[in-house]
Amino acid sequence: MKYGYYDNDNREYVITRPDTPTPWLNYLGDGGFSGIISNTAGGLVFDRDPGNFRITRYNFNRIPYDRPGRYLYFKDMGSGAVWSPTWQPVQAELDSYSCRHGMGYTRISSEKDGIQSEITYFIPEGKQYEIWKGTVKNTSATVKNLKLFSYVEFSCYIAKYDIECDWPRYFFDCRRKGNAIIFNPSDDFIREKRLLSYIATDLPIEGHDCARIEFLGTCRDESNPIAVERGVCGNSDINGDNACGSFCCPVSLAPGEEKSFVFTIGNACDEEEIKEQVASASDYPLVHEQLEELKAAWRKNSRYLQVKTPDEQMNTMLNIWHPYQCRMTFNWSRFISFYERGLDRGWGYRDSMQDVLGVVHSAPDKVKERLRTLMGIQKSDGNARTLYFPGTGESMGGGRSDDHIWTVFSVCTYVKETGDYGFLEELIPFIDGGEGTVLQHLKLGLEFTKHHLGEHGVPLFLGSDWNDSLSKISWDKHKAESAFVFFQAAHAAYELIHLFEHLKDTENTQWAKQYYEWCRSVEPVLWDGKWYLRGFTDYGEKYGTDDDEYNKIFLNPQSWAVLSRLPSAEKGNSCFENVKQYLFCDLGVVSHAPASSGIDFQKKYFFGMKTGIRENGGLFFHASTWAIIAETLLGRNEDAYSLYHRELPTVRNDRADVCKVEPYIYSSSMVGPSHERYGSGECSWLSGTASWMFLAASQYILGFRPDYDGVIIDPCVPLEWDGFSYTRIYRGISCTVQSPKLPVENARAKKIIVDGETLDSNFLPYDTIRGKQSVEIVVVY
Ligand code: IFM
Repeated sequence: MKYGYYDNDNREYVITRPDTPTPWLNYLGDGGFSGIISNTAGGLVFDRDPGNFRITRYNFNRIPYDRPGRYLYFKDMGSGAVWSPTWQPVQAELDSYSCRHGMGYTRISSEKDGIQSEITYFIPEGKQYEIWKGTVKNTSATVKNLKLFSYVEFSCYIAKYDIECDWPRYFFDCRRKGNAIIFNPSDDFIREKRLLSYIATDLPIEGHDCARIEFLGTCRDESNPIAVERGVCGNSDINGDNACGSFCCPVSLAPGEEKSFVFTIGNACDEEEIKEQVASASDYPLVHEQLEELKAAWRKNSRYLQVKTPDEQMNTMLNIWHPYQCRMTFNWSRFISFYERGLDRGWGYRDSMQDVLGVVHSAPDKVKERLRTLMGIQKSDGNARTLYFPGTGESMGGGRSDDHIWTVFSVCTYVKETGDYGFLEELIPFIDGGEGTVLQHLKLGLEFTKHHLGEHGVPLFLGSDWNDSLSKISWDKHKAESAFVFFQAAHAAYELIHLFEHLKDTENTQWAKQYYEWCRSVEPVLWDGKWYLRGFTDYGEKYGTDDDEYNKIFLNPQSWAVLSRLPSAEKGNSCFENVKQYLFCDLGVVSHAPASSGIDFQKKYFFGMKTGIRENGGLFFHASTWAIIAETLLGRNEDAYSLYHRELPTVRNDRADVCKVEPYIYSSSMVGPSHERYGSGECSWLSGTASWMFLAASQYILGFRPDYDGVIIDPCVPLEWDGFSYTRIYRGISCTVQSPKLPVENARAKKIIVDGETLDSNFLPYDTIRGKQSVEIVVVY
C-alpha cells in the first residue's frame, strides 16, 4: 500500500494521506538553527545542538506519538468546527490533504469546509529563525469568520533536564510583547547564555496564552485545547511554569478571498533582534527569495552526481534523496531524529568519521573541518573518545576498539577526492595534550590496535567494535577478539601502503607494509573452512563458526575480509557463496544467521535484542553496503547490483504499510525474515547506511572511484542494463561517463576513451584533465 509518490521534477516526495505508519520526517536547516518536522507538523526546533540548545519540546516514544509540534488550529466561528490544517493534533477529517517534503522545506496543504490552506515551513540559509509561510483561502460562497490559534511548547535549553526533571519550569518566564511571545527563562544553571526564544506572527492578534495549562486546560492535550473550544485565549503569562506560544488570530474571508500570513520561531540576543528577525520573516518578497535560494542550494548539493540508468528507482535516489540524506546524516550524526532523541549521542567519533564519506565530493571544506574536530578528540595513545558535542565542544567516552581506525579511510578518501596533500601534514592536538600531524594520528590509531591483541593475536573487542550491540561478548574476562577490527585494520594498512607509496615516503611505506604483513600472518587464524569467524569469545572459543547451531555466519567479517584484500579469490568467493546461502533474503541481506535470542555465555548467545531485529539477524543496511562493495571487488556484478537494488527505499514505496518508514530515505535497518514483523523499518534517516551506500553506488556500482592521481573508472553493473551514463563533478571538472551494454555477464572496464582519445587502461589520470571544465568518458569493456 502507498502513502505517496515521488515528484522528481520538483524534487519532492508527496504524502497523500496523513496517517502514515510512522511519522515521515524532514529536516529543516543545515546544521545551524535547525529542526525536524513530520508530515503532520510534529517535531522540534533547536540551535546547532539539540541536547544543549533545544528551543521547543518534543515527546519521544510517547502515545500519542509525534507531539507536540508546530501546530495551528482553525476554528470556523460560524459552524463551530475545529480542525488542524496539518491534520494533527486534532485529527478532524480533512476534505483534502497533502504534504510535500522537499529539500530543506516542507509544505502541508489541506482543505476543509471551504477553507483551503497551505503552509510552508523552512529555515532561511544562515538565519536563526524558522518561518511558517501560510495562505488561507475561502473557496465557499459565504463569508467565513475564522480564528487561527498557534501552539508550540518551549523547552529548557538543556533537553536532558527538561525531560528528566520537573524543576526547569520554575525558571521559565514567558510573556507577550507586541506581536511576539518571548520565552526568557533564567539561565543560572546553564553554562552558555540563554538567548531569547520566541514565536511571532504578522496576523492581527486578538489574544494569547503563554501558560500551557491555560491554553490546553486540565485533563486535556493538544488535540482538544480548551482555548480553541472556547474560541478565545486567556492572555496568560508564565512566571515559573510550563510555557507555550499560542496566539489567537481572527481572520475574516469573503468568498474567494485569500490571505497570507507568517509565523516565526527564533532565537535572538535581545528584543531589538527579535524585531529585526520578525520584520525580515514578514517581508513576503524576501521570504519568497529565501525559499528559492534554499531550493537552489540543495539543487547544487546534488549536482555533483547526476545519473541516467535503466533503474528509475536508483535514479530517484541518487539524483535527489540520497545526497540529501548524506548531508543530513553528516549534519546530525546519530543525534536527532524521530528515533534519536538529541540527548546523549552528539557526534559519534565512529559514526561521524563515516558520515564524511557521503559528502566529501560535495562539501570537502566542511569535511576537512569535521576531520579536524574529530581527530581533536583522539588521545595521544591513538584511541579516540566516543562522542563530541558540537554546541559545547565537550567530548566523552573512549576505549572502543574501532573508532580510531575509521579515520584512515576517511582521510584517504578526502585526499583522493581533493588532492589536498597538505592536510596530511597539518598539526592537530590530542585531547590529552600534545599534538601530531594528521599522518601521525592515523599511524597512532593503527599502532593502538596492534598493541591491544588477544590470545589468538587478533585485536581485542575492548568496549565495543563497530557492532556495539555485541559488546556483551567481552563483558566477563575482557578477552574477546574481533575479526571485524582485525580486517578493518588490515584494510587501513592496505590504504596506507597505497598512500605512502604515492607520497614516495619510503620509511612509512615500509611501516605500512610490515603492518599489512603482520595482518597476512594472522588471517589464517580466522578462517573457518568456508568463511571467516566473527572472532573469539571471552573464553577463547570460536564465534561465528559452522560448528555452532546458532550465529554460524556473520556478514561483516566476510565483507571486511574482502575489503582488506587479504583473502584469495577462492576464499572470498566461498565467503560470498555462503553469504548468499545463509544471509540473503528478498529484501536484502541479514547481519548473521541463525540468530539466537537472549544472553547465555555458555551457548555463545550475546545479543539481547530480539531475534530478527537490527544487528541481531535483521537487515542492517549499513552492513549491507560493505557486502555490496565486496561483491563488486570479487567481480560478482549481478549479486552486487541485485542486493543494492533490493535495498533501495524507492523499491518499497508500495509496501509502505509493511515497511512503515519513509520510502524516500534509507532507514538504519528492517526487521529480518526470522521475525513476524519481517520488513518493518526501524530508525530511519541517521545511519551509516547513507554515506556508505552512496559510496557503494557511485564508486563501486557506477564505478567512479577517485584515487590519488586520478580516477578509476570501473562500473560493476548487470548484463540486463542497456547502457547508462552519469555526470560526476570531480575537482571542479564535470566528468560525463557513458557506458554501453556489457558484452558479457560480469564484464569490467578494460579501457576508457577520454574526449575521443583511447587510453590503455580504465584509469583517468588527473593530469590529462586538469584545467578542463568538462570531459566525456566512454567505457570500453
Ligand atoms: O556502529 C554502530 C553505531 O555506532 C551506532 N548504531 C549501530 C551501529 C552498529 O552497531
